Amino acid sequence: MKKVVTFGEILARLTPPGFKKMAQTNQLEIYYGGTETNVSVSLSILGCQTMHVSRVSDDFLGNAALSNLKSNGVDTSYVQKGEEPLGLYFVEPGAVVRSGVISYNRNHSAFRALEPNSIPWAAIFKNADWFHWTGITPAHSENNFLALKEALMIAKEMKVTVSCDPAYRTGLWKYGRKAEDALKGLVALSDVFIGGAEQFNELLGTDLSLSDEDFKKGSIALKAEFPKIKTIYDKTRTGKNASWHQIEARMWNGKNLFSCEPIEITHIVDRIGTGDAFAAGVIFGELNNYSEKETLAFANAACAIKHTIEGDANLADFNEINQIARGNTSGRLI
Ligand code: KDG
Repeated sequence: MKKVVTFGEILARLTPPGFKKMAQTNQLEIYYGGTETNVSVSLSILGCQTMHVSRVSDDFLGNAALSNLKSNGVDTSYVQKGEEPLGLYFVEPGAVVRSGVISYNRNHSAFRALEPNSIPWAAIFKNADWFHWTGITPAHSENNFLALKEALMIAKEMKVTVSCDPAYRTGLWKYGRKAEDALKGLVALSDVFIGGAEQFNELLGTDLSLSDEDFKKGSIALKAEFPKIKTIYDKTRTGKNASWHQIEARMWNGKNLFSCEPIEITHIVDRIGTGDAFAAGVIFGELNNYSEKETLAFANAACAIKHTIEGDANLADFNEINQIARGNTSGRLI
C-alpha cells in the first residue's frame, strides 16, 4: 500500500444548515477540514496509507477533529497538542447568484504555534512514497514556514516524491516573509506542481492568461526555473453562477500538453475542498503509474464529484470516481 504524508492545519468549519444566512440560524453544522487534511482523507478513502502531521488544541474540539480523521483511516500519531485553540472558520453557503462567504478565526491557533525542530520527519518519512504540501501552511507563521522547509529537506534526502499546490492567499502572509520568495524556495524542492496562470504569474512575475497556450508557456518557464518539477497539473472551472460549473483540467509532462473531457455540474452542493479533491486525484494517479490522460481524467472526476458532497473532504471512493473518469455513467451531467 502506498504511503502518503501531509502536513497542515486542521480546521473546524461551522456552517448554517441549508442555505440559511448566519443571522437566520440558531444551529450550526460542523465539518473538519484544512486543505492538506482534505487531501489526506480523500487518499485514505482511495486506499492509500495516509498520515497527517499537525498541531491541534488539547481539548474536546481537538479530540473531535482527530476522531474524525481517524474514522476516515488517517494516521494521526504525529499530531501534536497545545493549549492554543483549534483553527475555526465559518461559511455561509451560496446558491445561484449568491457566492458563499467565508470568515476565518485562526490567528492564534494551535497549528501556528507548532515549533520547528519538534517533528521527527525522518521517522515520519520512513517507507513513505509521497509528501504533499500547499502554500497555505508556510503563509501562517515563521514556525510553520520553517517546519515545512525542514520536512522538504528531509523528504528530498529520503527520496520521497513531493507535490505542491502553492495556493497564494493574499489574506495570509502577515508575519513578515514575502510570499513569492518563500514559495520559490519550497517549490524548488518539489516534483509535482498543481497550479496554473495565477501561480505562474506570482512565482515567475509573468502575465499569463488562462489559455492552453499560456499554460504551456508557463509550464515551460516553471520547469526552467525549478528543474526538479516533472509534471504540472491545472484545473480550471468556468461557470455562470454559484450553481453551474464546467470542470476541466490539463497537464504538462515536459513534452506534451494533455487535456481531458470537461464535466458539467448543474447543481453544486459544496465547492469547498474541490481543489484538494483534485490534488488527491493527481497523487493517486501518479502513485499508481496511470498514464497522463488517466491521471488527469481521474483527478478531474474527483474534483467534479466533490462539488456534490457536503463537507470539506472528498468522501467518494475509487469506484465512484473511476466510473465518472471512464465516462461510464449515464451522461456527464452530475
Ligand atoms: O477545508 C477547508 C480548506 O480547503 C480551505 O478552506 C483552506 O482556504 C483554506 C485555508 O485558507 O486554509
